[in-house]
Amino acid sequence: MVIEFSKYQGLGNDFILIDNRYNSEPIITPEQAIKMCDRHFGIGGDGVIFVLPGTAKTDYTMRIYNSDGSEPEMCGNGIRCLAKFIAKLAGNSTPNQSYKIHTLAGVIVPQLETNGEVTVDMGEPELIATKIPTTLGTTEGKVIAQPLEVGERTWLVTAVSMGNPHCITFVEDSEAIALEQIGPLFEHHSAFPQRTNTEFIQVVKPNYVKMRVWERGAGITLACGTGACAAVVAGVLNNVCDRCCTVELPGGCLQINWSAADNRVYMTGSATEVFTGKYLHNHQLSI
Ligand code: ZDP
Repeated sequence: MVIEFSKYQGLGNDFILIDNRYNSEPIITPEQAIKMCDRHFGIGGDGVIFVLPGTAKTDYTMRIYNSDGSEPEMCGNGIRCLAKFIAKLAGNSTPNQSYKIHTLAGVIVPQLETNGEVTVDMGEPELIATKIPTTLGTTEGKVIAQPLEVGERTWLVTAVSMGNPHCITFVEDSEAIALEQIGPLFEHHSAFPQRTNTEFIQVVKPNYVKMRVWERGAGITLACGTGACAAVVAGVLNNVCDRCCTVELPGGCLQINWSAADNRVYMTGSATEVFTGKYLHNHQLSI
């Protein structure tokens, strides 16, 4: 069996994109996605993204598998890549073209910019603890700078959902964090029943922060779009960031704007096609 794919990256967060417009379910399984994402035995990627048919109110549906086969609700860098992929498939890359995308986190609207970047209306952040979900904070309250013990240290964490859960900590020096060790402890902490993405943020100035991320289901990645949005929301809630803020990730910068007017988060950044190919499934080797 041969699967045609396109490989995209947004700030080095890289994805295998699959044209799934003629099936209502993803044409590959989570187990196959794990193999395709493997950087030595497969194509390599932080996840596999499918373009499926839309619903009555949307143009298309996005589904995504993380590189561990789990399925997140949303993916900020991925949906920028998806917009570029759709423009190629549908042959309509007119500037300012936008698409209504159905996701497990609701309707998300990416728009193509004239300079090749993509701006995404990421919707409103969810701050209520039980909906993130986290057991931190008061039952119906927000989780802002709450103490959390992880790895024999107490961190002051802020929890935000951008459709998927994020746990944000502000630190003096993001480079100094031993992400490989501490990341999995946050991801699997019992305070986060659906596990969590984890971001460490160094505020350089109110409109410029540096971020390192440990992603749920994917580990250290070069960038995380939903994470950058969640970080700026957390920064505003902690009075350390402006609503308009540049987030510098290891893979590059994202512009984030948490609009005071409509409470929605807008994210702008690049997304690039890298190569296309045909993936050969060897069923004898399947896990
Ligand atoms: O929530 C999760 O399980 C994430 N690993 C999903 C992917 C998020 C992503 N990095 C982003 O840019 O938002 C793709």
